[in-house]
Amino acid sequence: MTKISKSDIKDMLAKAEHLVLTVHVSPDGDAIGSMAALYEYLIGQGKSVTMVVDDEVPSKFHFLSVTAYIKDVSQEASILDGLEQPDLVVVLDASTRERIGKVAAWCQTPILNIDHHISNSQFADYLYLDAEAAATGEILADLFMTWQAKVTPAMANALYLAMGTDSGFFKYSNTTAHTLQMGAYCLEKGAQPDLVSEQAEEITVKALEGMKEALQTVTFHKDGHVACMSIPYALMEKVQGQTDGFIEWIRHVDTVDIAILLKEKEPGQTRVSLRSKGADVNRVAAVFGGGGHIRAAGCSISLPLEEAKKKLLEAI
Ligand SMILES: [Mn+2]
Repeated sequence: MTKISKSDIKDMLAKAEHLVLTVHVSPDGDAIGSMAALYEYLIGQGKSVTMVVDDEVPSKFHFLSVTAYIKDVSQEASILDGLEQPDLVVVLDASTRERIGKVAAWCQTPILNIDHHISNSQFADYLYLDAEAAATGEILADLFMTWQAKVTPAMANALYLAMGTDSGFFKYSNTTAHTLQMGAYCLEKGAQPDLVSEQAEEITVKALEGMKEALQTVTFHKDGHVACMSIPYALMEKVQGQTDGFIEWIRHVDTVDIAILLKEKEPGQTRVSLRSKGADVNRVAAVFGGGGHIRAAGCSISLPLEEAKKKLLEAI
């Protein structure tokens, strides 16, 4: 693993003719926005670029028109069989090799990883890691500004989505003066903050119905410092995986420091999201082989939901 500088990234991208871009599974706005912006930049440089993700792209990100070119290899693994090894694979917003799912096994090319997770496992051949950045999109905005690259309004929307997603639209503790400067840079380049936040925060009636049920599961622990919300498997089916924003409801409670959302993705498989106002939840997630950031992290526990919850509470 070689740590590289901003200008190294520019050179590496310039040298590669054919590139594959990918992001983590369960792609969020930072993953998709970052990939969309870098895709458009590289196309503008005359490159041949393919975007692959081992998951579906949530429909709320379809307003970024280039998402139509993202190949979902989760349903059709044969797409990867037919995909030539490029000169360079760029992995965005993913901190481990496992996080890119099936793309990891396919990839035999050097990997450039651009990321902002403090828990980054340094799996890539070339790494640009800025754990101070609120989002991978913030890193890319800074790169484009430094390189004086042409940033179209569509790219600006994508980068604004990326930063908005990971910073709670500039309200979490990871929001720095630099994050806001990059947000301003996006607006100068034509980003539409109202459009982006309306799209990113959009939910379906079904998801709201699911949220009503999820709220019934909320429990408090450790004198109200810890709150848990549970989405058992049956409820996961109902909400169709749309649980964005659920954790905010319990995070906002006055006594709560650590908010936990437990989702039973498959029976016996529990995906955990942790948010905090102060405590180091990256440490808690690491106990179960996960990670992320100090105030936002996640892990997967191979146990039914209730048992996973018990183990998790013991680790806090
Ligand atoms: Mn991110």
